[in-house]
This record gives sequence, structure tokens and C-alpha cells, in this order.
Amino acid sequence: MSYWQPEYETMDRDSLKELQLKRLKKTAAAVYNNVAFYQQKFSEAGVKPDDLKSLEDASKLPFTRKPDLRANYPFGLFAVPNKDVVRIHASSGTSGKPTVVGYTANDIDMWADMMARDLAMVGVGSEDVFQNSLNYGLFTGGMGFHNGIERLGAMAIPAATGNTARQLEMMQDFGVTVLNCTPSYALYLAETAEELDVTDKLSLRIGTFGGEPWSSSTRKELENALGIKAYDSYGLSELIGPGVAFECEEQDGLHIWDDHFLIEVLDPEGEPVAEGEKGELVLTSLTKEAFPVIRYRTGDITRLLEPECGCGRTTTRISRILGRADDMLIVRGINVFPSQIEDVLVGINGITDQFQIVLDRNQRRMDEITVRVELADIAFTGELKDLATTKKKVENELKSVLNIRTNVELVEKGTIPRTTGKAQRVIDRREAI
Ligand code: DLL
Repeated sequence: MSYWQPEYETMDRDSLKELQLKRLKKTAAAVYNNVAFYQQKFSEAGVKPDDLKSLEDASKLPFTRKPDLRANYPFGLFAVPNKDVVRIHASSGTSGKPTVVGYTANDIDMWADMMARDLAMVGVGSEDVFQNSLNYGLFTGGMGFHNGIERLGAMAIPAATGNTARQLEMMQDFGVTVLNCTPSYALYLAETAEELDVTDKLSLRIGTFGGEPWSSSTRKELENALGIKAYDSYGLSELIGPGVAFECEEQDGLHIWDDHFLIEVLDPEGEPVAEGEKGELVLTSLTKEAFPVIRYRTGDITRLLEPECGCGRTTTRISRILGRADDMLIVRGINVFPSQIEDVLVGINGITDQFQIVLDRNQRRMDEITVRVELADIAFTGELKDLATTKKKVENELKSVLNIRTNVELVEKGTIPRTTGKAQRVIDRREAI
């Protein structure tokens, strides 16, 4: 086990709370004094930074949401003058303007520390050759990891995304031991390695995957296909980028760095859920200078786990992200999370793990859900040859988990577009009809 910053990773809860309160007061004062949006929100809520006497008082602070970032595009929420901002990142989003986030030199430095902690936590060290196959650019993934890899002293390969055959060649030629990318791209890389018959030539031992939801069954599949231990990596641009929470070697929940973030898990009314219950992750930054955020509604659904962890760290732990408050599909009144569908598909023989969910509204104005599933090569051999049986099996298993009838469309291998970044799993055509 290796700790990057044991003074924070194993801090006792009382000292941690004291540190959090000190940092919360500083952050609240910084946004109140420097950002018109926060000054107005604080006034509407009837609260001033000086009212923060204990950590519990954080609940008096107003929430921040994604539309607030859009409304203040591009630099309206920066708490320092532009001359102190050394970098920006932006996320494209599905509608309207992107959301822009900024960093001071200290922010970049602290981000690199957090990432180094994350990587040390899963056993990455200076001997490792680290292929970073996330997009470098406005997306936070590539550069965020890059700085952490260098900070830790591993050898960084800034492979970025695309050219999958070349990615596999680099892995062989450079003796890559750690791969970092989205889980969908990892699946694609594993599939291509098998097709090119190079899986045996890889020396990977660790995979760190994130940026989008994935399931524990996908973890098993990636671990078997690539001969690695695979870890979940969570983050979002608004809070810093990747590195907000990461699994440890126990693979039992993600540690959040609560010396940098104040963590709440809330119900839709904004009240804390009981321990262990599902709720929305709400985060406040405690150390950021350029772009601090107060009670940011991430939209990500998770649950708080017992803080004690086998690895010895005392930081707050959350479960893997169970879905998004706003990505949850409502089909005939039933809540459907794409991750539930993924879980079912991964366990069935004869199909690949590539899938797409298509939502339509029929002539009777009823929602129809179709799951497009790809057949694997083995689907045409032995007892699996009977495709109708495979289709029935997928339909039955989906029905038993989702409590709703789904149409299953079996499609040829390779039909569903592969991605080097985040996968597009849902095509919602209901509005168009
Ligand atoms: O995706 C940062 C990142 C890059 C994290 C690479 C990890 C690895 P955004 O583009 O702002 O930032 O998207 C953030 O992606 O609110 C979640 O909904 C989703 N997400 C990120 N990581 C995970 C994960 C980056 N491990 C949004 N599991 C978040 C589930 C995830 N969802």
C-alpha cells in the first residue's frame, strides 16, 4: 500500500472537519467578495460567509447548477482576475454553450497532487509506463491525468484518442503497464487486440477507467480480456476534472478527497438521505481559487459508504455512480438506468457488450424501448446458433430487471458505432414524433 499524502488520506475525522470548515469559510468569502452571481445567491438565501460557524451551516448556502454556469458563460464565475488564470477547460454539453472552467497555477498544482494520490492508491509508481488514451484538449481528461502521471514520476505516454491499431502498437513497443481511458474505449481496445491477435503481447497490469458510467460486470470483462486490475475513476470539469474520486486496491467504492471537497448526498428536495441510501452527489470545492463552486448539484446518483476501508484511508467513500438524476430514462412511468441494461447484457453468452437504447413513441402514444444488441462471433456456433433463443433470453432477462417489456434487436457485430471517448448509449426519438 502506498500513500501519496498520508497526512490527509488518513486524517482523523475531527481534524478533517476542522480543516474543512476553515477552507469552506475561505471559499465562501472568496466567492461572495469576487463573484456577482454568488453575492446575489447568498443574499437571496439570507446568508453571509460569516454565518458559517460549523460545517452543518453549509446547508444554508445556495445550490449551484449547470445552467448557472451557462448563464455566466464564459468567465462570469471566476473568482480571480483573468491575469491569474493560467488555463481553461470546457465541456461541450448536449445543448447551448459549453461550460467553461478556469485554473490558477495553484489549482493546476493541487489537481496534479490529487491525481498523483489517486494513481498511487491503485499501485501506480515510478516504474510504470502509463498510456493516457483520453482526449487532450478542452476536455479535462487528457491533461488532468497527464499532470498527475508526471507528478507521480511514472512515464507518461500522451497517446490521446484514436488510431486504435497504433494505440496497441505503442502498448507493445513501449511496454505499457497502465492504461487510462473511458471504459467504452477500453472495450474497443480489448476487442481490437483480440482481432489483431496481440493480447498476449501486452504487459498491462492496471487499467483506470472513467468519464462515463460502467458496471461491475464490465469491470470483470475488461480485467479478463486485458489481464489487468481495473479501477473506477470519477470526476467532473465543474469540480476540477478527473481525480475527484477514485477506487483503491480494495475495489470497494471510491474515495473522495474531502480535504479538497465537501460532500453531500441529497434527495430531490435537497435534504440529506439516510446513510447508505441513494441520492444526488452535491459537492463544494474547498481549495480552488479560479473557479470555486458552492454546493454543485452534480446530477450523479450515488450512495455514501461506511468510511472505514480495508486500505486504511479515512476519507469519505461513495459507491460507483449508479446513474444520473437527469439521464434516468422514464419509460411508461418506469425509471430505467442504462447501467441496468448493461449489467444484464454483459452476463449473456453470444452477444457483445456494445448496445444502444432507442426510445420511440408508438401510434397509441405509448413509449417503446428497443435495445440494439450486437451478436458476437460465437453466436453462430453450437447451441447458440438459434438466434431466436438468444433474442428471447435477452428479452426475458431485461424484463425481469427493468419490469418493462423491451424490444430486442440483434444486429451484426460492428454495427454499433465504436467510440474513442464517451459512448452514446441512448437515442431518444420520442420528441420527434
Ligand atoms: O468526464 C472528467 C473525467 C475524465 C473523469 C476522465 C474521469 C476520467 P466531464 O466531461 O465534465 O468530466 O463529465 C463529468 O461524467 O458528472 C458523470 O456524470 C460522468 N462520469 C465521470 N466519471 C464517471 C464514472 C469528466 N467513473 C460527468 N462513473 C460526471 C460514472 C462518470 N459517471
